[in-house]
Amino acid sequence: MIVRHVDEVKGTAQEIVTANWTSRRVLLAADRMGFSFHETIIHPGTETHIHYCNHLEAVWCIEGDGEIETIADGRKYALGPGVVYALDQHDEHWLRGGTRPLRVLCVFNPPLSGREVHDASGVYPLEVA
Ligand code: 9YT
Repeated sequence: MIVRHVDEVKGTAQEIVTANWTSRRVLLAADRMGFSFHETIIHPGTETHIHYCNHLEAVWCIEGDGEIETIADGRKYALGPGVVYALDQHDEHWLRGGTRPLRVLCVFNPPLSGREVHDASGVYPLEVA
């Protein structure tokens, strides 16, 4: 069994800090679970273009506020505690931070190896083990 605390990840290579978000990747591909599991903080007032062509992602919002806008149809969804969204169609979207840090828990399938950041198209590369 694997038992970890998110604090163990802070300040290590498994914590990715960008201008728009901080991702603490607690379970990764190397853990052989078939998914990776992260805590992510979306920084207030930021806007991130995301298109996970190679991955499925589900996101559970825990605290704070923000917004997601799907690019294909321009629909906007308010994000806050209790909201769950799943990018089951690899949906290209804008992710916007609100007035307070938005803390979410994210699951990726296939799992991330841990160092991924979005490329210019908002994509994470697919890493083949
Ligand atoms: C919700 C979302 O996709 N945020 C971007 C970072 C991502 N959650 C990650 O790499 O942990």
